[in-house]
Amino acid sequence: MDDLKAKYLGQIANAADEAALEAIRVAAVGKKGEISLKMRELGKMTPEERQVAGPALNALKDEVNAAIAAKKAGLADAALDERLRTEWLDVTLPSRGRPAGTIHPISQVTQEVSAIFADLGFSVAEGPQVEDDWHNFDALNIPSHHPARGEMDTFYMHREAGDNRPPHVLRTHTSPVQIRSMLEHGAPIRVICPGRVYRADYDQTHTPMFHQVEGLAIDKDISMANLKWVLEEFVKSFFEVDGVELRFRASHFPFTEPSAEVDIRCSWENGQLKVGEGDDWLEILGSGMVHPKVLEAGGIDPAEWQGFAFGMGIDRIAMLKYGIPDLRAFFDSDLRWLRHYGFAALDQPDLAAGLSR
Ligand code: 2NL
Repeated sequence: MDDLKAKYLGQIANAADEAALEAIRVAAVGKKGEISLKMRELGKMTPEERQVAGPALNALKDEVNAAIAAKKAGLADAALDERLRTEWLDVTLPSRGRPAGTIHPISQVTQEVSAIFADLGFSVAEGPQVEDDWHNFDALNIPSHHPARGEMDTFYMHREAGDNRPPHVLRTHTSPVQIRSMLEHGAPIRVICPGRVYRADYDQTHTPMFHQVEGLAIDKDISMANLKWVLEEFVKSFFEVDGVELRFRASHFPFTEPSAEVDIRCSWENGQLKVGEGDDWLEILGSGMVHPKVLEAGGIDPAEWQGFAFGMGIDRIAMLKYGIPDLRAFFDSDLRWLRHYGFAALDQPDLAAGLSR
């Protein structure tokens, strides 16, 4: 009995981990363990022998079980101590400098443009990117045979056979937002509509999704002179220069009459754009007086009201202002590019404090 006790208590004391401890438990007090087998032999003993051996074996079994439990607790404590020793953490250390996210140049320029036109009394409107063909085309005096409506240029939404809803498209310009603004608010109105637009085109200078901002001003006595002044103010503020010269070239759009494309005087010196000086001209937008049919579609009486409208590409003016050479980089989500061209998140464009800081 003393030998058994010395053997198992010694093994328990030396057990390296819980698995070793369990093996010892099975060998000693498991169903077929040495101590359990000895207890089964009690039946063969004389009553006198049994009275001595029985309690002694029980006591041995209890002692071995208690030693295993104590050792188990000791091993768990040691494991915890080891974790605490190796996984310690100095909470007084300064945090590791993690680069913050940045504002995408397109978001930045959209906010700059909005801040400038807000200062000129325009509100900013948004609308759906999936439009019915009436808001995207018909209301804008773009007839059904017009090439812009073809599958070549426009993304049409899939329709099941028998679906009798009107065809829907990914809007090809933000003009439908202005149609919705006219219908909702009537005249007079001054609004700009920035946002995503879609055309089935992909090459060096075209992406299937791009960004546009359109503007609309309707009142009793608005003329091209008001358009010219508003655009001059916009270009000066946007390019952060004191003076600009605009050139209007006759053009054609279905939704304006007359129509003009607008260039700004500039120079290019070793790849660097300077606005307001030089002998070059840079086309930046299309514009005109809103076509009477478009006013009518917007629920506004063309005999009483008139107005100007314009549209320009946000991606393009962002590239010009911030010297971004490749349009497609806007949509690559390259973190190094975003950190280089991105803007600090808390520096909102503000006319008084400066647009681009
Ligand atoms: C361009 C030309 C333009 C408009 C957009 C417009 C909107 C309404 C009524 C009349 Cl609701 N016109 N928008 C007018 C002229 C030109 O965009 O070259 N954009 C990049």
